[in-house]
Amino acid sequence: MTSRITFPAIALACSLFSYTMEAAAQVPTTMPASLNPYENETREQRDARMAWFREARFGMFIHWGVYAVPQGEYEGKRNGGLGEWLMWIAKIPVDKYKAYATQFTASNYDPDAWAALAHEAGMRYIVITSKHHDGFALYDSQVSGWDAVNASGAKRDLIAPLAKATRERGMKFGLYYSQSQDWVHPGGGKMHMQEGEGWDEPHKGDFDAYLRDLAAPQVREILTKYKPDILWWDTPVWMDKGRPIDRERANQLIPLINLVPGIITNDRLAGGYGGDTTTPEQNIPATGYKDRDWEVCMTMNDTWGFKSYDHNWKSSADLIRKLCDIVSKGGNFLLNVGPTADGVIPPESVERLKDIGAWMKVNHESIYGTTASPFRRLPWGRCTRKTDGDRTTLYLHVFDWPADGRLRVLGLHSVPDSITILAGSNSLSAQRDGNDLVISLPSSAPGSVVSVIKLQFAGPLKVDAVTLKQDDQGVVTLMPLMAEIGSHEHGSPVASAGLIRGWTNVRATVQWTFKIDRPGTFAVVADAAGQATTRLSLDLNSVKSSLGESDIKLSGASDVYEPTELGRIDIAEPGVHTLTLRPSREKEAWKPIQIRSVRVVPVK
Ligand code: H79
Repeated sequence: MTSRITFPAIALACSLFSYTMEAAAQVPTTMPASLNPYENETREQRDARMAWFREARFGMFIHWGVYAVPQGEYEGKRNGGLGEWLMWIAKIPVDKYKAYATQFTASNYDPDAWAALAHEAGMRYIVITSKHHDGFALYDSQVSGWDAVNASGAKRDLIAPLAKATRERGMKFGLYYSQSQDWVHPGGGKMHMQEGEGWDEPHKGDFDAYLRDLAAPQVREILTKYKPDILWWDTPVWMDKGRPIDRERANQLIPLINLVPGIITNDRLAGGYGGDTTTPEQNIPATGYKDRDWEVCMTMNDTWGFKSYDHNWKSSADLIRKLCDIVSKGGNFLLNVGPTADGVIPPESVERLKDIGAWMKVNHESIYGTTASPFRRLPWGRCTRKTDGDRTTLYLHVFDWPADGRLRVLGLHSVPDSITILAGSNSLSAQRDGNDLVISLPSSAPGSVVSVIKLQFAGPLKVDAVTLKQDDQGVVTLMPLMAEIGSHEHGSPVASAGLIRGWTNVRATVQWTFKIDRPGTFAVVADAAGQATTRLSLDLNSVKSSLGESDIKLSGASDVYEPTELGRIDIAEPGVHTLTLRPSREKEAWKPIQIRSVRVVPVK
């Protein structure tokens, strides 16, 4: 299963509320006029509140709960999909699911070791599930007996010692809370079901009563007990009464965040609340989000909660590059581990975290406190930056070490005062070449995965953010490595030095950004191969083409390349434009296309 859940940040313009007396009773005495304490904060206040999060860049997500007992298997059947979704997927009755809890022992739980592992990996915060969709609380809840202390073999609060160990290491501590979905308590939300319904008799109940009598009091408990630095909402099914900006239900919970001054919340409370962070899930966006803090959450294999038989692990190298990719776009990386029922983080996860930690030990200054790359795209890797007044530092994350030892930084006009490799002590030299800076590198990379080159500039930085331009004939050539791949789901295309291939997923897009100084009508011609006729659309500047989708007859063989016209685009204005190749919405109409290059050619 792959899904991306993002909820638009809708600006909250007015502060008129229709909260009920019940809601008012929940409001702390220090409640300001607005239910959301941060609705009207100034940019300076916001910068101060978000400062630690922007500095941190890398955190650990922990999904731990009763689902770790069945490990993705019910009545002898191994269910596909997410381990923590087993109860929903297999439609397990409430009493049968509750019976697993005795085996949730936490007998080998070592919160200190967990915090140490996160710290060693270079992570600066931890977010753990205080309650996931199965309604099970990892702490001692007075609101429900379905918790670690009263219902499970663990018989103790599992949150408090982790909060302590995390903070002792100087890391921040956050809590995930499934405010809406709850598959155990009456009235709790159920994905893809009618409000108030479920698959078992105990599910039936009123959602508003559930929010008022269970979710809100539990949120109050966790905020009061642990003062988390982050409150991580999830899956707001039934929160909006079918309307994305209905606030009545969200307002049952929003005032509670006043209990922890400075807390950071995400965008998953309900449709009308942007919170502080945008949260792409299992997916790295092609570019960052303008004026928004954001955080990619991702699994190392294909499940959040422990599953014994999920062995589809991402490599350490892949995870390190994903970290660089996200940070180069201005985001944070929240990387998940799913411990077993006795409290052991899988060895595969530990191994990867140690690899990342070894890389971070050498290269952390290119991650912590950095901001997004000034370049829209670099063909050999990524870039992050630090700015201190007029002085700038750029960190070049080199994924593909150049065979000829010449690293071309397209569109970098400023010449650095100093060039070093974080993994070494030698200074490097560079020469200007046209619009570019060319750095002379040692013949082999000092690091095996990503080597980081540090450039320091005394004066202001001058760069062309967009380096693809029209040539003398007015043609723009779009190379595979300059493409931005939208989506990292399974079946998304892979761009290598010479080729875009492996594009089977219809949700994945391929996009280029380029500069046009001579507007007009252009033919988009791909040097392409493919066995059959495929169907796609060309979107200009993220606007769906007025021509819609069109059928493209490919060469007939996956290794025979031919110039293939994909369509025409009208560019009326000079400036920066974005062209997106988007597969047909009709799955059957899409056939993989391999692309060596795309030329945007003026039509006379
Ligand atoms: O907590 C983790 C996930 O359990 C939760 N968010 C992260 C942080 C989450 N991921 N995806 N979703 C919630 C949305 C659910 C998607 C579904 Fe399905 C697709 C529900 C039904 C179809 C996957 C496949 C789960 C059940 C079947």
